[in-house]
Order: sequence, then C-alpha cells, then structure tokens
Amino acid sequence: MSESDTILSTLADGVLGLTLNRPEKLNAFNDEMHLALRAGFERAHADSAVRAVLLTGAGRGFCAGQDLGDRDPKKGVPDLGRTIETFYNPLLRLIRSLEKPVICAVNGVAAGAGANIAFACDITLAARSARFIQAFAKIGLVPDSGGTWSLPRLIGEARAKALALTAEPLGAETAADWGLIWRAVDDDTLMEEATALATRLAAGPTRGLGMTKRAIQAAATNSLDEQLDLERDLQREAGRSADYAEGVSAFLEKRKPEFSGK
Ligand code: LHQ
Repeated sequence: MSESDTILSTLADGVLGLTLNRPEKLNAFNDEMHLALRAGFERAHADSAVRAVLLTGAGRGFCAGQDLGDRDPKKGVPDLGRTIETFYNPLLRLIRSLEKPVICAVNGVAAGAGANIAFACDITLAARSARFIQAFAKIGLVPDSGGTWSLPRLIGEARAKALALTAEPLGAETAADWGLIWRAVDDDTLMEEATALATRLAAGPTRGLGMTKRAIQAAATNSLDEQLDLERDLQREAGRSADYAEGVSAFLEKRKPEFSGK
C-alpha cells in the first residue's frame, strides 16, 4: 500500500477504514490522494483480512471532487479525459467490483466527483448537515465518476437532470428520501453508526454478501431471464460456502453464527 498521509488507513475487526485526508481543501483529490485511495481499494481486493471498507473524510467536508488548483487551464489546456481514465474510472471500477461491502460515511459536503463516489458505494450514510452538489455544471464540465449512470438509475431522469444541470445542493435528508443514499443520521452519531454497520457486515458471510452485491449490480443490464440464471449460479456457489454451513448449523442449534468469510 502506498505511504501517503492524504489517506488515513486503519484495519480493525475486518473493517478497512479509509479516510480522505486533505481537510484544508475539503478533501479535494490531488494525484497523490488518488493513488493512495486506489492503493487502499486494491488492498481491500487482495487482503482476506479485509471484509468491509468504510470510506469517510477528515474535517468538515467529505470530498470537494477534483482539486481544481491542479487542473487550472491557465497552466496549459488540460486533458481531463486522461485524468478520468487514469484516476476516477479505475477507482470506480475497484469500488463496484469489490465483492465486499463498501460503506460510505459522508461527514460534510460532497461535491463533484466526491458526490458521485459516495453514490457508487454500497451503503451510504450521511450526516444530516451534509449536502451533495453536482458541481460540474458550475465549471462547464460533465458529471463523472459514474454520475450520469448512477443518478438516473437511483432517482430517475427528471431529478438527475435537474441536479446535474443546476448544481443545486441537495440536503442529506432529501438524498435519503429520494433513494440516493441509505440514511441521513445525526451529525454526532454518523461515525458511530457507520462503524457499527461496517463492523457488523465485516463479521458477516463475506462471500454471500459479495455475490449479492454482484447480482444486484448485474441487474442494471440483465434481462429477468439472465438474472434468474445468475441467481441460480450464485446460489449454487453460496450453498457450497463454509458460511452457509455455519449459518444453517447456527440456526438449527439456536445460536449466533460465527462467519469466517469463506
Ligand atoms: C478546493 C476545492 C476544489 C481545490 C474546495 N479544489 N480547492 C474530473 C476531471 C478532471 C478535472 C476536473 O474535475 C473532475 C471531477 C470533479 O470533481 S469536477 C468538480 C470539482 N469540484 C468543484 O467544482 C467544487 C468546488 N468547491 C466548491 O464549490 C466549494 O468549495 C464547496 C461547495 C464544495 C464548499 O463550499 P464552502 O463550504 O463554502 O467551502 P470553501 O469554498 O470555502 O472551501 C474551503 C477551502 O477548500 C477553500 O480553500 P481556502 O484556501 O480558501 O480556505 C477552497 O478553495 C478549497 N476547495 N473545493 N475542488
């Protein structure tokens, strides 16, 4: 894993905590933070001790998207497609393809790519005071980090277009009411609730949870027939897991299961 203080990393109870850590810039991404966050998610893929990820931000913001000081056209016309190809798209793919739960705790403003990364996570909680801004329209850009894909799917085309074209901030409670995120919680309980959720999921049947994530995501492009076949195949695999054996034994023996993640 790359050594950088732009991402704070912890591992406890199977939860890999990744904290965006450029608080003086509301955790806007510079290249170093991009690489360090990617290294964190690569570790989550490779390390079997990691059974869930908890992503959050240090300070008063979650993430203000790209550090615009690093992509200032006055310093030469930038190739933003390259930035997307090099940094954001690999990150989005790592989050979505990780067969372990990714919890996101949005502790404050989430703007631009910062908002869309939060929407790409599996379960997103936000502090009641947090807001989400599709800031791209304010600077002549197009939503990225999967925003043009996730927004219409999560909230429908009308709301997606209005948010993206106006860049109006959306409060956490409305985001939850609309189904953009899982839940808005009191600011002072956000990290406690997010950590408890991540810890609970990290103690869960990791392979089954991972396949559940894969199946739900596949539904975005599958027909019902394809999805039914996929469920059959994944259930066959899940049924052979140690965690299925443990789950059924625990149920029959009226005790709490102890899942190994295998
Ligand atoms: C920042 C930033 C920031 C640098 C706050 N950069 N310093 C992909 C491809 C390649 C390039 C382009 O981008 C993308 C994807 C994207 O993410 S595009 C969208 C980029 N993000 C934005 O346009 C958001 C810009 N930030 C804001 O609009 C505001 O800062 C928000 C609404 C997020 C928060 O407003 P306030 O709460 O009033 O805070 P602030 O504006 O005072 O910011 C605090 C500091 O953070 C400030 O620095 P300073 O030295 O004055 O204290 C800001 O300059 C800095 N900061 N966002 N993206």
